[in-house]
Amino acid sequence: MRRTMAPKILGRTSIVFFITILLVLIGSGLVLIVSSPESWEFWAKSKWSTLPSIFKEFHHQESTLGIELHPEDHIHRDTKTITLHWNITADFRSPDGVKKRVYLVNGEFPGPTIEARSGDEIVVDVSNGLEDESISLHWHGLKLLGQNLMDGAVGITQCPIPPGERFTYRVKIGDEEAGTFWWHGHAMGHRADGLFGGLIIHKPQSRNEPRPIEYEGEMLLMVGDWFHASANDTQRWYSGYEHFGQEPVPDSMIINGKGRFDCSLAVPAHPIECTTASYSDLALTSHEISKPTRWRIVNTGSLAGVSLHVGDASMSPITIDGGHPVALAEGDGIGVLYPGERVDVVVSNTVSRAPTRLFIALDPENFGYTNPSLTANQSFPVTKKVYKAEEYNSPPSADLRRIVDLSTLTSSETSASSAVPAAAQHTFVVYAKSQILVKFENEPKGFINHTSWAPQTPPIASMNRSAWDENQFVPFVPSSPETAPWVELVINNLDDGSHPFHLHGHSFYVLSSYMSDGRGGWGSYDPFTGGAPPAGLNLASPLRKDTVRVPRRGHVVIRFRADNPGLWMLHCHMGVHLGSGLAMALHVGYPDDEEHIHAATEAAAKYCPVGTKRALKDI
Ligand SMILES: [Cu+2]
Repeated sequence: MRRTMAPKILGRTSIVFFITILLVLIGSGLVLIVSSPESWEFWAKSKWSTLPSIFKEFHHQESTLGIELHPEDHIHRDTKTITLHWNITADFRSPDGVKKRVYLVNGEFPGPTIEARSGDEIVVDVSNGLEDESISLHWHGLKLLGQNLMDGAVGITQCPIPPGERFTYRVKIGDEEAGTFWWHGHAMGHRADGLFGGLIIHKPQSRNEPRPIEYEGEMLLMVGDWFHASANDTQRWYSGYEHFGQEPVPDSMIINGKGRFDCSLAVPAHPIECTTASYSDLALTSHEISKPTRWRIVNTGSLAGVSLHVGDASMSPITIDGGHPVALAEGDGIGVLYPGERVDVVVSNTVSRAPTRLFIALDPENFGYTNPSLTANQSFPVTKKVYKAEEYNSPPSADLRRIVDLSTLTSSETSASSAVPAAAQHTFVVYAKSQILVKFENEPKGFINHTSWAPQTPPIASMNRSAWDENQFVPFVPSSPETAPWVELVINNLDDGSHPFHLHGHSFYVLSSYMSDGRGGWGSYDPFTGGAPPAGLNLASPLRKDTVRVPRRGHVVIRFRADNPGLWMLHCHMGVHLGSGLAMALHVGYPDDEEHIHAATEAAAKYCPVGTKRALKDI
């Protein structure tokens, strides 16, 4: 027995000794990691997913909301192909403290921010890791010249990617394209449940070239309203006849996927799992802003326009949407930025102090009722620096002071005045209206010229015009590379709330925007009856955009060169409006192909469910 005991005792001693050494090593390693920001960064980037959760908590507390951008990695290099592999899944997260199922890209919410330069090619190999939902991705604001099938518009250019399948989006960025874009889901309401991310195209620059506006550092802020219910449930609520077409009101707001919901405002009818975030955990940056900084702001929300202003600092817009420069307009803030729109601003501290808080106000224009859970005016600390308690605790302010009205901006592009012709070759007039009709069982539907859109299967890009169903309103624009015509589009909005309209595949000049004074008139404009639009035509310095707010009981007149062949969606970017059919498309094609016979391609029908595909010769 003894002979057998001895080795056991020796074994125990060795184990204790070994464990002691191991603990000392781990302990000193921890001290090193925590005390050295560089090594911490390294660990955070490289081995993050394998670290125990206690470390993740630590990281969470140290993280900031602003997404720091890296123009220096792109503006001086040659063009290249950027290949990304994205696995889309869904899981529960608590973006604003309230637990909700959101979409994830490689486990991240929101999805990754892509940074590239003009002329790059972006290849995104998408795997649908969801159990029972099909997906698609859209590259908001990119022209996609000659790449219509990469547009991600379900029902128009593709069937969504089924669960377990892969699809590769290849996006060639034009040599002239640079600015703030974003990518997002374009199937069902995925965008509203977090399937989105930033897409920044940096403009190449020679090393000695002075910048038109001086600033140091760039930060991306994806700002938007946030619903605690899923987009599906929100759409179902809106579609219910008992809500009379009133838009569902958001519960909260998030910046880059984080916000602060006041749990005490939750109503018993909608029980939630909630933890109110600490105000100091929502700082945008970890360092004080002492020099002018460029903030790229995207409204990633589903319904509300947003206004932003920085306390104690100036905030002046420099570009709008896809990098189109605007004439100088100084202020403390900007508004209203509608869903889908982007604005780049330079934030500069004033003589007295650096910016301390970012105030955000959700515009209530489209709120059909009062949501007692929503705090529509909130503030976020700009830096981690500790301010006096009253600065943190003072109530969020709606005191929006010198707000630059984005609808009054003009272009500073020198080419704008020479680019826009005095008249367009083709003019289209459309009327957008949400209606509740008995024949649709009182379900509110959005109509454009009496057509309420619904995605068609297989998508219309795969079929001849004769096979497109009654939900497709797709005017034809004859075009060829040699004769790409100028198109004027008048979008009339007969509703009592704004609609931000987004055109795929083209950017356009906004020549006129009008809202009737009261509720007495429709504010419509019909160029065929003669006369100029009531707000006049700005041909000298029109803004160039890809998403434009069409005022309630009003209209916009936009003009663009139809130089990109394909089927391009034009739709309201508010989630429930798109979901209820406020959408159409334009068919830009060769003059002899109005019937969409030569351009129809079966490639667009990849992934369409078996039984829905029909051979082109059959239709
Ligand atoms: Cu709308």
